[in-house]
Amino acid sequence: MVFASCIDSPLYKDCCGDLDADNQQYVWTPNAYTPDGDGLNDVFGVIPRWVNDSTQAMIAAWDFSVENTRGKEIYTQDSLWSAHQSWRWDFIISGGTRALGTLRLNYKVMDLNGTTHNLSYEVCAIDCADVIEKDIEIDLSLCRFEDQLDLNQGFVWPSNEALCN
Ligand SMILES: [Ca+2]
Repeated sequence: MVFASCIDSPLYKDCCGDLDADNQQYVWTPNAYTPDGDGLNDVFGVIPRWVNDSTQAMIAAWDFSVENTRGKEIYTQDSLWSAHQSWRWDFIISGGTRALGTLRLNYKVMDLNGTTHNLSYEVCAIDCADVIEKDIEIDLSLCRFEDQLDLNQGFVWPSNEALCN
């Protein structure tokens, strides 16, 4: 049984390592999720930035796709956000499996001037049982969860998640 050691470690490669702030002009981008159904950080959704008290930095987000660590597209969804509605993704892909590990998210946002921007960045979908079982080390200090987000201050500790204790 030699194949097991070949497939486990790349799944979480550089998990939470993408802290590029370029995308954050329009949306807040948590880079970590824990889709385990406990209600904390379970789903991906777009969180718009506010330009001032009444104006958000983007007016729409759409054309969402997700790639795994091998660059394979594993999920697509047309709509993510509009002024009237937001659509979430629960990390379930075709066949009912959960997407875990390092995932690249791609989607478009339209800014206040009507210009479209392509956003692309990596997030980490963590299942603690999976991480512990495979003895994977993730630098959690680099992980930013949705529940750490204060819309006025940005990402703040502590997360309410009990992470892989
Ligand atoms: Ca969770």
